[in-house]
Amino acid sequence: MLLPLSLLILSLSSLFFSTFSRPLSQGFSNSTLNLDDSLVYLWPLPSHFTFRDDTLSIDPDLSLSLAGIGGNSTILEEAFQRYLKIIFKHNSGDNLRRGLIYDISELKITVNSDNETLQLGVDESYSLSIGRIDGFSVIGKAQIEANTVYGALRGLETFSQLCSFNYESKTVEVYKAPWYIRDEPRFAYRGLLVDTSRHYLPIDVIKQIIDSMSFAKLNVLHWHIIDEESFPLEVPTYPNLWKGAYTKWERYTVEDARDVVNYAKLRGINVMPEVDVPGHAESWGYGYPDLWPSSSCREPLDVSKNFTFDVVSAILTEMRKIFPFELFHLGGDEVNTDCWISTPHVKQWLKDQNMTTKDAYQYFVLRAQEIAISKNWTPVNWEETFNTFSSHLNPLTVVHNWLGPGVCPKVVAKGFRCIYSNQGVWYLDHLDVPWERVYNAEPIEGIKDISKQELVLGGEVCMWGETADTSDIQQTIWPRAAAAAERLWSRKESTTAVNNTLVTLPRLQYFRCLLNRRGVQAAPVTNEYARSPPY
Ligand code: CP6
Repeated sequence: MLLPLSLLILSLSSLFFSTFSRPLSQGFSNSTLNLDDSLVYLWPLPSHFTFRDDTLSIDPDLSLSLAGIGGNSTILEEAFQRYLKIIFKHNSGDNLRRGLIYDISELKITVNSDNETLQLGVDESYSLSIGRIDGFSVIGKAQIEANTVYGALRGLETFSQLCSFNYESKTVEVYKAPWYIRDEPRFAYRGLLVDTSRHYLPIDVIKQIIDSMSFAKLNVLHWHIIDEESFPLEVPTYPNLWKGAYTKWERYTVEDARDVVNYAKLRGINVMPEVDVPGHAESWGYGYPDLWPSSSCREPLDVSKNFTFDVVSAILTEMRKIFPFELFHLGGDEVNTDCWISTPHVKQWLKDQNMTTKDAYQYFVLRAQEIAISKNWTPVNWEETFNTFSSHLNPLTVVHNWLGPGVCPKVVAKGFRCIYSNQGVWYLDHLDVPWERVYNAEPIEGIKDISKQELVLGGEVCMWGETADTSDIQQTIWPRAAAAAERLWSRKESTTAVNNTLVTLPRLQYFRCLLNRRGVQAAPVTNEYARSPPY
């Protein structure tokens, strides 16, 4: 068959343009597409991708074909069912057109390993292709290939973001096909802290937060479960501990906690629990007042009693049965030891041990670390522990930054690993921080040596609970947590161009609307007060 010459030239030129991958933030410089068309509405941005200009329709009866050694996975089958609901949300009832010919009727997922352990550094890479060029036409084939089920989950999320419902044709379509995407995270640790001590969060709310994390490819839920205000967790061997809960109803049973861990795992998210010692622990004493130095000195915990460490040990023993992740957070922040000195029996003990209060703080943290390590955990501690006695910290320690920028360079220089959470930019309870500052935060700032950069595991945005509860937590987390999620997932080069936030804004606005469509109460992107450039 003879092709009209113009069509031939068009096909050849689009073939030419498809041969290199173009970072989105540069936009399209040729004249075939205007700027809006050149936008890729993916969040976070994949590390490599190419696209062209075809539209492919997706069969509302899209089927899943699993292949590879790891293909026989219920995690993937369940995830596929979840994503069908998202993709075909509007393609039902009167809007369902069965029996038509669609371009894509099957999604093939190949997984190369059947190891489903979810640990730090698990392979989350994947490749995704939607449509394939065959001569002058595009064949409707959709495929995900990954080394683990968790990579395949990330690929499914990207696939779902490329599907949109066309309200005129009443079909789900993928624009700018064919797509070739190869993607992997920049950092292994991409966290969100939630605090269930200052305000109790029902299990369903925690699950909604986990769902929304998976949309942004965040992969660690840092569960700051206990603090001075309340102790909501059941500890079977010390059943009075959760007398420190606000009420009988604002509690988590062991079963609830397991449910959260399992729910997160099915979405490729690890749960890192925190037991913050010796400060931030007043609530422990409501059930066991002996843990308090005295009724007028309720924290830090009584360093002088073995009973204190028996309880720490018992809590960790029970938690080890619930939380399989290798990291365990032991807090260690904001410890004011003044009332140890003013409590006679503690003062006497310090004297007997020939310890200063600083020594005793160090002794407490190190003893708690030993307990965690003996239970096969890697300890994480807030940066004050490093700032106060870095040369004594166990070398396994992961140091968690929060007091402004600057500590991670020191931490990695000493060979420790670091998690970045600079409160000036990544504390979500600071409502006056605009998304641009969240986005432009850089976990490896100030670290030149590449081998040292590798000691930065990633970062975490923190949703402290003093000022947010069930009623407003999602709109306080989102969309700014998404800005951090892209910083942690996407390649540095694609997110740091000049004027990057101007180019990024419409894409973030699109992702925020995507969250809303999926039922997440994400706030508008630009509603923060006190916005004043430069960011
Ligand atoms: N609770 C605990 C907190 C904070 C920290 N630890 C905190 C401190 C300052 C700000 C926000 C939160 N509420 N246990 C510090 C790591 Cl601005």
